Amino acid sequence: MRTQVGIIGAGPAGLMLSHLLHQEGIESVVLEARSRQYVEERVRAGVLEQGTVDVMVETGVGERLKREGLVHHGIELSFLGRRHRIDLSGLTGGKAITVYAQHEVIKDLIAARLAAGGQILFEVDGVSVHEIQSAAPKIRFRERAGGERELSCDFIAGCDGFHGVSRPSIPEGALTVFDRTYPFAWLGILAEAAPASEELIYTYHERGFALFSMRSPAVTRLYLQCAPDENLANWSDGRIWEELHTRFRTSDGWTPAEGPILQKSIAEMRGFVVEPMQFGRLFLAGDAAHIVPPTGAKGLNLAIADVRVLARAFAEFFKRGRGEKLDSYSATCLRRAWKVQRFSWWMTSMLHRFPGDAGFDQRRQLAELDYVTSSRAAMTSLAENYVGLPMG
Ligand code: FAS
Ligand code: PHB
Repeated sequence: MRTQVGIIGAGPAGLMLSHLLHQEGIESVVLEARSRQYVEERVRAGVLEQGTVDVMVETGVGERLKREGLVHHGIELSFLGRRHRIDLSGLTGGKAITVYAQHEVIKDLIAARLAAGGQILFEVDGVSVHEIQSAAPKIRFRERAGGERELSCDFIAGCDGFHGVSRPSIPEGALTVFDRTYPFAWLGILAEAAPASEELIYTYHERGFALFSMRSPAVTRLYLQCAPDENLANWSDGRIWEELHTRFRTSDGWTPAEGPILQKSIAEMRGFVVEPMQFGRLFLAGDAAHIVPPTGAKGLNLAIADVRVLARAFAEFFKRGRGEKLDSYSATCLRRAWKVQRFSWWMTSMLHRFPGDAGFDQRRQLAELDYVTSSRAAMTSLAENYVGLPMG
């Protein structure tokens, strides 16, 4: 097999890259380890930055997003029994966020690629990359039906997430890893319950952080801070709801509405960046290159920002024979990735209880929350990061 860009991974990064390359008339093949059904049903991120929405709408895959996405013009910070609204749109000249589940983005991109005759090979095994320092790198893999295959490419895009094979294919000495694990995780649930509030609520509580989000007018998305090695089996539905009400209930009595729990999961909290994000003709994008704690709702959006830069760089190379944008891909993406890492770290550090804190940190966090909700300058800084920094 032969293509211009071999893409490993059919997550937001891989699928959006394939879609953007198609817009430029550049061929690609996407190789995905899981089934189509699995990737279209995997529950993950839920908030799209303005820039992500713009890319989807401008490139013709945003019709359902415009119909079904929930546009939000603000978020709330809740602490000491009171909720404080951050006017995202008022503070950013009208920008907003859209609540639209990651797996819906995946469905839209897969449908668009297949309708355009794009090649996505699902359920491939044993993916490996070869000759990435040559002008003809290769991807070897096994198809369930077709046996051993080899895909010759001009370039390879490693969009295979944190646990993929792309990053480990780069010689260790060529990479610098920056890694921070946080001393807690998030227990997340999807509940069949009409969201009891219009906008997202990030809650600081002495027992730990909690986040109120949603997926539709009938489904609420909720998270609570838990131990990093939490065992989901220890959390009955009753215990989850009791803890959520304890953390969310405000002095006016507000708390999320309950309903049947449709899904439970534990997500680790990590900050990770690898430098550089490229080696020879292998380019890393999305979670393959960086992980941010989900407190800033950035993971999916950062993946899209990376592949926008990468798609433009490939277009410069294939259509105009110029390699400068490919050479500067990593520097361009890392400049934004570290600013997003900073914001995600700041939101996480402000809103979570850290073990071993004897009270100093709690007072500091409450002062930070008091400052952020009473200073227009501080609110503006939060808002411009939350709706999304300009894409590269
Ligand atoms: P992805 O991990 O989405 O996609 C990588 C793809 O590559 C996967 O489909 C995988 O099956 C495939 N793959 C891996 N190895 C392969 C191999 N060897 N061969 C072929 N294919 C291979 N972000 C937020 O902003 N908000 C959230 O609330 C949030 N919640 C999350 C919850 C969980 C449990 C996880 C794991 C992540 C969460 N994230 C969240 C982050 C998440 O949304 C990522 O940032 C986003 O999926 C990144 O997209 P990709 O880089 O495309 O990686
Ligand atoms: C979600 O709805 O899944 C969500 C929203 C905001 C976050 C993280 C996750 O910061």
